[in-house]
Amino acid sequence: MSDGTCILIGAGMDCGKRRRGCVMGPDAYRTAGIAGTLADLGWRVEDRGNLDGPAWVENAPAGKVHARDETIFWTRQLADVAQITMAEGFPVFMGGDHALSLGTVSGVAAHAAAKGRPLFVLWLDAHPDINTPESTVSGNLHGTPIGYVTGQPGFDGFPTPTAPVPFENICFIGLRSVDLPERETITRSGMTAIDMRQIDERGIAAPLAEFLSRVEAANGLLHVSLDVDFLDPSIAPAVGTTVPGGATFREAHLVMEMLHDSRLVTSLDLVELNPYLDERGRTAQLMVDLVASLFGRRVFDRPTHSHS
Ligand code: NNH
Ligand code: MN
Ligand code: MN
Ligand code: MN
Repeated sequence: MSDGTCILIGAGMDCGKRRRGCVMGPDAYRTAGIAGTLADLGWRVEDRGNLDGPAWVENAPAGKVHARDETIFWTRQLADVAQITMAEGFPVFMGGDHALSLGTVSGVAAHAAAKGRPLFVLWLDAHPDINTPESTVSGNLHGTPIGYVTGQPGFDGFPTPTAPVPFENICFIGLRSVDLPERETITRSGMTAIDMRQIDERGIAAPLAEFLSRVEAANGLLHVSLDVDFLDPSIAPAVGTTVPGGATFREAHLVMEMLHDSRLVTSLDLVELNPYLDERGRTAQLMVDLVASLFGRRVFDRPTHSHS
């Protein structure tokens, strides 16, 4: 975690799936006090407000993929913003649905490539989001960002990612809803995929520590993408795609605390929060508290890195 300036960027992208409401995400994080929380932890905070989506999009003839042209607009914009912001501080992309990661991760990857550093991605999600416009059954592009940033074919009309992220640099944690084509890709590619059963059997700390050791050994940058549905729906109801059996309150905080101690994280997505589905802001507040753990909130200092 680099130079002490945290840059908040709102991206209320809401076209990655049919159910609306993620447009309100950035302002829910602000209402839950994200800026003050980070400032209290000693960070300089710049809130750059919300990016605008396209004023008007000529919808392509209704095909299998939902809102393709709108997603292309956001992807171009976010990739540019992400690449620029990486040079200025630690960007926190406040979504918006997970389709925003087509742009953020490809932009962060371009920055890493220009610096000659490998990019690693930690995907905290019930879903691996490694579909493509060809493999998707739902037609929802929030299920495709990992497919896009790893350079899979089928993203016609999208900018070609300049620095595709190698499969082996990606780690999924929390998986419990995987489509058949996704399972085939993951198995074939040998990506690190920690499903909920592994977490039950081994705990969440050991597999995360293994991944962090690899990032550290490679002198990598680390992008974290936190999907609300990583969390168990009993503690995080404000998401359109709840899946039972998710990460507990302490599992989620432990991940964030270990990430903080690693000092490896350089950018963050907060995605899929749908405030329309929330209960008195509790999911937004939990997400902000998790961000606090990532940015250094702790009970006591630890004498050493806890991940090694
Ligand atoms: N895999 C499904 C799809 O492609 C679900 C994706 N939904 C998510 N991803 N919420 O995180 O539509
Ligand atoms: Mn997702
Ligand atoms: Mn998900
Ligand atoms: Mn270490």
